[in-house]
Amino acid sequence: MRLFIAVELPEPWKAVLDRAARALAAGSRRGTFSRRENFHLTLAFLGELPGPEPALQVLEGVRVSSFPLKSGPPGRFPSRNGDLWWVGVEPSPGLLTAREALAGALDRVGLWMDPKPFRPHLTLGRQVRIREDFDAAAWAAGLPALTCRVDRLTLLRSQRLQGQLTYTPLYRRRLRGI
Ligand code: 2AM
Repeated sequence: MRLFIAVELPEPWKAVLDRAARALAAGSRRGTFSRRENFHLTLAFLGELPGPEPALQVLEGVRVSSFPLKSGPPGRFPSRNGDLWWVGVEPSPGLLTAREALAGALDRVGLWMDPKPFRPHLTLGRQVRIREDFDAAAWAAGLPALTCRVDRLTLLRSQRLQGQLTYTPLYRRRLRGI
């Protein structure tokens, strides 16, 4: 099963991201845009594993404190099949410390970790081809800054159910307060 560890986002974040994704969709010739319930921040993408147990144990045992989260400017990862558009997340010390702790704990039990540098982002749409007349600067200027406190991490399963990309929480770990 396809597994990843992520921060689930509060409703006010999802509402803003959903509006941003719909506006982006309206300004696009094509693309696959995230559904409201699917917005999240991935900390560790584990890929295909036979089961959740080792990842669950890592999440249960890892020492991570609660930390503040802040959104940043939007951006995109260019791709030949159309770009991945996202809203950025500030690489704050709290977020990076949590990510490092998780990466270290996963590494110690031999669970696969993404070797690419960590680029914290909230995906709005994939394989997006924007219209020539889309005013990206105005769209970006309309995005409010978002803040919240992260007090739990979640192990999620990614799968297609009836053709829809669906993320199912398998285990939630509360973080220590500071
Ligand atoms: P994305 O939104 O940038 O595609 C579930 O698929 C989560 O894991 C998504 O947040 C996705 O990031 C991320 N993900 C999927 N495949 C990945 C990969 N090969 N490397 C890193 N992250 C990946």
